[in-house]
Amino acid sequence: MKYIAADFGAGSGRVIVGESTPSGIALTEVHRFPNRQITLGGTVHWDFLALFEELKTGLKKAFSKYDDIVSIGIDTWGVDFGLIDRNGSLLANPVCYRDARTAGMLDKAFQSIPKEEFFALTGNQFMEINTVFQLLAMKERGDVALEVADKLLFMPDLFNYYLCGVAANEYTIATTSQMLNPSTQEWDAEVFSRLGLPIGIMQRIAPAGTILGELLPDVAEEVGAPAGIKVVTVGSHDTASAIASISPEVSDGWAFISSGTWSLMGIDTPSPIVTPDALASDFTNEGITNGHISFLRNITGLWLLQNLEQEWKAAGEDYTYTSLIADAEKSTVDSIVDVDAPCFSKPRSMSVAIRDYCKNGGMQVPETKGDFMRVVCMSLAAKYADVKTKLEQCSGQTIDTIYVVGGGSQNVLLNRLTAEKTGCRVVPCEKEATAIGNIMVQMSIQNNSTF
Ligand code: LFR
Repeated sequence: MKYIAADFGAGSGRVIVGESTPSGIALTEVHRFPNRQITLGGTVHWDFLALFEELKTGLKKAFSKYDDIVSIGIDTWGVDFGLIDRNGSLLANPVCYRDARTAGMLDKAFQSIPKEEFFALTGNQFMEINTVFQLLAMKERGDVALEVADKLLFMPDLFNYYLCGVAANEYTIATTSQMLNPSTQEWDAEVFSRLGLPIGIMQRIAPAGTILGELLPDVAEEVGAPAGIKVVTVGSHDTASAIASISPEVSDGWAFISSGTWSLMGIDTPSPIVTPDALASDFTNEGITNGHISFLRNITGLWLLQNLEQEWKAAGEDYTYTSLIADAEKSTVDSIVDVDAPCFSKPRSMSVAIRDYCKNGGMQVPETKGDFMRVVCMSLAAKYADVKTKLEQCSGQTIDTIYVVGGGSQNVLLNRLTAEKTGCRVVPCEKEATAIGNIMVQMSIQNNSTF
C-alpha cells in the first residue's frame, strides 16, 4: 500500500509517494514545483490556484504510476489561512505571513488582553505572524473578506477542503494560531471575544490521523484516481510532521531541532508549560501527532543562508554546499549575530544586513562566502546553546541528546558547532522528516477514525 504526502514549503512544494519497506519508509518524489509568493497591490499572497493545480498534476503523476495508493495527507508551514464564503468559494488568495500587515498588532492586542494572560490562554510564543494577529490586522483595516467569511481554513485544511469537500481545522496547525487553548484543545472563546474576532468562522478540530472524506468525484476523475481514495489529516503543520519522524532511544533527556528555513528547537512534553519563565524565554506550546505538546522556540534558521545563497546565485557565483562548508572551516571570522534580530527578517540584502550588524557591534566583518557560512553556523549554534539552557530551566529536565531533522541536519559544520556549544550528543536524523512523519501518520490510521 502507498500513501501520498504533499508538502508545501518555503520555496517549493512536493508531491511524494511513500510506502513501508523492511528498511523503513521509502519515498519517491513524483512532482516538485515552485511555491512562489506573489505581491499584488502591495500585499504578499500565496498563489493558491496555481498550487492547487500543481497538486493535481502531482496526483495525476502518482496515480498513473501506482495502483495501490490509499490516502493523501497535506502539510504546510503554520499560521496562514484562507477564508471561504457561505457558498464555499475562496474569498481571496491567502496572504503569506511574510506580509507586513501585522506590524504593530502585538501592542494593539495587548491593549485588550495583557501579554501574561494571553500566554496563559494560548501558550503560544508572541510572533506577529501568528494567525490571531493576521485576523486582527484584517479587522482593523475593515477587510471585507473577514466580514463576510463563513469559514477559516488553515492552508492544509484549504487544500483538503477542495480535495474532498469537508471543512475542518486540523489540530496541530490550529495550535500555531494563538487562538486555541492548549489545555482544552478547543478554540478559546475569551481570545475571540476580547479581540472582537468572529469565533463562528472556526471549524471543528480534527486530530491528526482523521479520515476527512474521499476525493471528490470530479477531482478524482481529473487526476485519474480510482474511487475511494481517502483524504486524511496528518500532522498538517510541517513541524509536527517532522517531529513525528523522530524515534528517540530514551523517553526524556532529549531535544529536537527541526532545521530548515526556521529552526524549531524544543522538547516533547505530555502537557503544556505556560509558566512565567516559559513566557519570558519566548517558548511556544504546539500540538504534535502523538497527542503531546512540543514545547519549542521558533528560531530564525537557515533563512539567513537561503537569502545569502539567492544573492550569490543572482551574482553568478560558483560553489557547492560542500565547498561552502570547506571554506567556512578555513575561515577565522568568529562574529556571532543574533539570528532573530528584526534586521534579518526581511532584509533587502542579507549580506549587507549581516555585515552592518557585525560592523555596528564592533565585530569582524565577513567578506567571503566561507566567512558568511561560518558566521551563520556559529550564530545558530550559539542560539541553540542558549535555548537548550532555557529549555532545561523551564522543563526541569537535563538535555543530553539533540536529534536534528530536516534539510539542515546535513550541515556537518553546524552539527559539530552545535555539539561543541551545547555539550550535547547531536544526532542527525531524517532529511525528509516532514514527508516521513506525514506518511507515518497516514499508515497508522484506523478505519474508524472518520470525522
Ligand atoms: C516551519 C514553520 C514553523 C512556523 C513557521 C511559520 O516551516 O511551520 O513551525 O512557526 O513555519 O508558519
